[in-house]
Order: sequence, then structure tokens, then C-alpha cells
Amino acid sequence: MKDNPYQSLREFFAADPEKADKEFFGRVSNPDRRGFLRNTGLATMAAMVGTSIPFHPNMPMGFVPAALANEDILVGKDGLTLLNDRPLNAETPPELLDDAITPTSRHFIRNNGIPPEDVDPTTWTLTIDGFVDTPMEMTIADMKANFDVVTMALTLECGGNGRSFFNPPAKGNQWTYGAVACSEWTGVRLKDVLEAAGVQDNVVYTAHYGADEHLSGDPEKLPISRGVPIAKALTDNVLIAFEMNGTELHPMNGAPLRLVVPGWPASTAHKWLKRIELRDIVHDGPKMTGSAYRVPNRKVSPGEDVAKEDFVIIERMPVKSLVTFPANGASIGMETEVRGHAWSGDREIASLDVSFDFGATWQKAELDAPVNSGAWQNWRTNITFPQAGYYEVWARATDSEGEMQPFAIDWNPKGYLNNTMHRVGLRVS
Ligand SMILES: Nc1nc2c(c(=O)[nH]1)N[C@H]1C(S)=C(S)[C@@H](COP(=O)(O)O)O[C@H]1N2
Ligand SMILES: [Mo]
Repeated sequence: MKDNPYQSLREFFAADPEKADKEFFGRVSNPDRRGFLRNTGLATMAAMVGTSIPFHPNMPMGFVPAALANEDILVGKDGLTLLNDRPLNAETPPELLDDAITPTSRHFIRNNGIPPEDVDPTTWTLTIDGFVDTPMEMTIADMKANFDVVTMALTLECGGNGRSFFNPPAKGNQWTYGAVACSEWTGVRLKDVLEAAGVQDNVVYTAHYGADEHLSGDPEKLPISRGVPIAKALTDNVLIAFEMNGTELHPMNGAPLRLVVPGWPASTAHKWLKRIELRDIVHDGPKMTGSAYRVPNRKVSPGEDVAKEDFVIIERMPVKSLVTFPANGASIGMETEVRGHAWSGDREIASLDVSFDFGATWQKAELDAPVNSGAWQNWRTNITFPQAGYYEVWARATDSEGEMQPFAIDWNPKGYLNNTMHRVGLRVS
């Protein structure tokens, strides 16, 4: 803080809350507690620190007393790695993604802002407006009464999954492998709702709005508002979901209502969903423009400064796979099962090959069909190692269009779409 030009902590936080948190706390603080303290007020904060706070007027909104800094904030999650706590971002180690359907406790969290609190699913409404014949406002009960309720296993992967492996490094959450999941979602088809409202001929894009707040606390600003081309919105596996794995959504995964857009950057899968607007232009909300969720339209050299007009919006996510058993670094016997998942946005996986000799030879894994369109595919194979020693298991998926996972990918400025093969090191004896 030595070069900080601001007169007070309040000013410092108001100007750039993310930067202020990082510089002030060394890392970012906890969004849950932040909101909690703001709503419950000074009396609660005093009770939590155990005494009164004489200089409380100097504390910026959402300030977290250092004495409370180490509480567990990943409530209801199991074994996730915290990457950032304001906004909250946490990923799942690959070996904890071993289930065919990802339990809620192991679904990653990617927040851009501050989630809403004390949501009431009975009064929550969703508005459909913009270029529709009949703008609508509906509760979750209305949705259940008026549309088919469907349950589907759907893969969500953050566009930045794998970012930590880019060199030169790309700014943003340093996801390794675990910003991906395939939970079972229950809800209504976005398509059915949009068709009931009447999609007008000039519609080209959706725009999604939620109830989370911008990190600055400024009600005029949105943390994120993305959308998809109307054709994607009208596909059968895009859901407005009110249940996750047979029960209510986890608060950090969008309770009580969210979009689930399988196969596309999960940033399109809006959480705490309040409104969908149909637009006659490509949506231009926060995180739609500039270099957010966009990649260069050409090969660029590592570290290159890419002009804004050379970026295109990411659409489908590329072919990818994970090894979920054994865990990287495991010690195992001469024979083992190797298994995991594979997925490719808007496509199916055609084959999954495994190598344990650094890619010289490959063996085909047994590959399940997706349980429904938009679900990842489970695969498994048995390996017999020729002798004791260090091995790496590599998994390589190929999709229905012949696209195959690469050894290495081209660099891009924001570190998106890293679909290189997953490598798992094993000590065999
Ligand atoms: N309202 C809202 N929706 C959101 C976000 C957000 O910050 N706010 N993050 C998006 C991003 S970038 C991702 S990757 C997914 C993550 O979903 P999850 O946290 O349930 O895993 O939510 C998307 N939906
Ligand atoms: Mo994301």
C-alpha cells in the first residue's frame, strides 16, 4: 500500500475493490462473510470479533476483520481447492471427479461477483423480455406447472479451465483441471419458455441477468451478463434449472435458479437467474466484449499483444478428457484400471485412447455413450505395466468430427480453451 494515492481505506476500496482486497489482505477476502457482515451490520460484526470496534466508520463496505480471516468458506463442498475467495472460485482435483455424475459437493464454483443471500425460491421470478411477442414473468412454481420438467446430466466447463498451464502466464483464476463437472440438472427447457414467449424474427442473441452484485457494491454495475446465439438457446439440452442432483441448487452454484448450457463456456450458464432478454444484436454485456471469453481469430505468438478487433467470442468448448483414477502421483501395483470422462461441446466422443509409454503406443478404452446429449462420457481400460518404475498415463479423446486432443495448444492472451491431454504420473511396483 506504500504507493497508494488514496486518502482513506474507503476510497481505496471504492476505486478498485478487487485490487484493494488483494493489496490490503494479501489475497482476496470472503464474499459470503462480506455480504453477511454488510447485511447483519455492526452489532453482529462486533459480536463476531468479541468486542466493539471504535473506528468502525473508517471501515469500507464489506470489510472483513483480519481476526476472522481463516474460516471455512467452502460450506457444503468437499475437497475443493480454493483459488480466490472474493469473488469465490474453487476447483475440484481430478481424482475427486471420479463419479459418473458429479455430486454437488464436488461441483466447482466460479463467481464473478457477490452472490445474493437469503434467496426465497417461492417468490423468485424470472422475466423473459426483449424481442418477444409476450413478455413474461414467472415463478419456479409457474415453470413447473406450464412446461415439461426434465432431468439431464450436463457438462459445464469454465472457458478458463487449464489456464494455469499457459506460458507466458495468463491473468485470471489459475484453474488447473477441475473447473469442469457433470451434475444432473432438473428444470425446464429454455427453448420451451422462449417459444411460449414468442421469439420474434429479428432475434439473434440472448442476454442473461442474475441477482449477484458487482464486487464494488455499485448497483449500477453487473458482475457478468453473457448470452448465446438464439440457435443455441433453442437446442433441446439448454435448461433453466431449479434442482441439482435431485435437490435444490447449492447457493454458490446459482440457487434457486440458473441456466445450464452444456458444451459452451460455463460463463453462459447464468446463476441466480432473474431475466433473459432477447436481442436483435450480439449481446454486449459485461464479459461479452474485449478479450473476455474471446480468443484471437488467428494463431498468435506467445505473449503477443493482440488487437481487440482480432478477438472472437468462444462458442463450443473443444474436445477434452480427464483421468480421474488413479490420482496423479499414486503408487500402484502392476495392473490397474484407468478411468475418467471425455466431452466435446455439441458433439460426441468417438474414441478414447490411453498411453503409458509417453505417447509411443495407444490402447483403446471402453467408452460409454453419453447418458443424454450434453453429458460427458465415461471411459475405462485396464493397464498391465511391463515392469516396476515411473509411468505416465495419458488420455486422448477424439470426437465425432475427428477433432483430437493435442499434446500442446497455441497460446492465447486470456488462457482459454486449454484442452491438452491429461497426464497422470504413477509409481508402479
Ligand atoms: N450470475 C452469475 N452467473 C454465472 C457466473 C457469475 O459470476 N454470476 N459465473 C459464470 C462462470 S464464468 C462459470 S464458469 C459458471 C460456473 O458455474 P458454477 O459456479 O456453478 O460451477 O457460472 C457462470 N454463471
Ligand atoms: Mo467461467
